[in-house]
Amino acid sequence: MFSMMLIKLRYSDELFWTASLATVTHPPRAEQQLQLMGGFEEKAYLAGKQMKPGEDPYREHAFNLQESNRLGSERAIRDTRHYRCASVNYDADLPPTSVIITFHNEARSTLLRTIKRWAHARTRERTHARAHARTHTDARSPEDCQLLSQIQKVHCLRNGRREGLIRSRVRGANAASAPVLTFLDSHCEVNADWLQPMIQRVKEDHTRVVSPIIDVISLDNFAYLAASADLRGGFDWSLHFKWEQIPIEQKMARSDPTLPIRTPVIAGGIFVMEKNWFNHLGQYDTHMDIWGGENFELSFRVWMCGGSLEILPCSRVGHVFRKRHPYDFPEGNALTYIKNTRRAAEVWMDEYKQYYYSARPSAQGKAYGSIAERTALRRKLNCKPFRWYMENVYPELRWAHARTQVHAHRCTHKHKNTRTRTIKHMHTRARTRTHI
Ligand SMILES: [Mn+2]
Repeated sequence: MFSMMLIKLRYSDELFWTASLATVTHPPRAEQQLQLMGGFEEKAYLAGKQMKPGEDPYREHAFNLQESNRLGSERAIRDTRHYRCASVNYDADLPPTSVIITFHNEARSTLLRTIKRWAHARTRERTHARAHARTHTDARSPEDCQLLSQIQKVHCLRNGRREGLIRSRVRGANAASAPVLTFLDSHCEVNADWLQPMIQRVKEDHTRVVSPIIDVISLDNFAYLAASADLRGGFDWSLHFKWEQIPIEQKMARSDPTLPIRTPVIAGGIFVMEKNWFNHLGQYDTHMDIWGGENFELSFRVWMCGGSLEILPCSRVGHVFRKRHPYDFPEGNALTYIKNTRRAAEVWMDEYKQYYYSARPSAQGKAYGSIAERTALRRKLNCKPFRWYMENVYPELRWAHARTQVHAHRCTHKHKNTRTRTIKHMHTRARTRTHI
């Protein structure tokens, strides 16, 4: 009887649930779980793809698969939000959202934790789910989709050929039934009340594109670690994403740790955006392949065409950050990244693209296809010039450029002073937390 009450609270009265059970991050009760999981047979699903004895646990997924499998499909995680987040109120009539998860040969245990944590953290009956399967190239995978579709509200679509992250997301977005889209990576664990802060901000202003603070799940032991709440997304002229400190003036002006953080770019794997706004702004550049660069294209487009990007400190999602891609790129990793970022630079960066080419000289002369459709889109939407973005959204980029030069120069002097060491540290962190 008590667990039935819990279900009712979770599904029908978000405000009450938020206020009374905000710190609960333990797995759902048995009856609830049964309801959510429908005819899905978890044990058979997980057992269907086990490691072979003596196999390197990092080989296939670039994280410790043995440890991930050992954890099972759910576990308690710490509520990493600032304590004041628990007393923030959200509207009772938040719009529903479709969650779009794209994956390519994801490990079953990480994918299932992503879906189950999301499913039980789901706080509204009208919050729909769509898990959208991206390319499966090996023979073992087709059944993943059929099996996962047995979970309540999960619809799994499988591409006929390998399409990559970008085109798969567009397919998922087109299939979504809710007015708000939530893009989620396939090796995540969502934390307490992760959706409400994001949906609330989008409800208040449909031009906002919002993302959570992305906590770190260790690729070695799967420990859930709180990320700093003082970071935003940045990049250098080679269009390499990095996490960076919020500028000091902005940090000093933050009187309330629950307030949104403006960010020049998003990491790209996890964000919420209104579906109409996503479509109005031209979805994604579907000529980009596999992975990478799409977060710059989307971020420039959102800012320059009338929207904004935010990180919401009261929304937290854990993500397994890896050091290498666990899958291969048909055209090669470097070439694909160059093609995608070059398309972003050519369409959006105006005269500033020269800095991209000087930071990435190998990009010159590499094929990137026709950009006619995207430049036409930019004209149609009457977007602001990149100069405006530089002056109003990311003026620190000039400094980042100068600093990279300083760093490169000082590296030859074996880090004689502390300032250089600080810079080196920032660079190292940026690399290890690249979103893959
Ligand atoms: Mn990822």
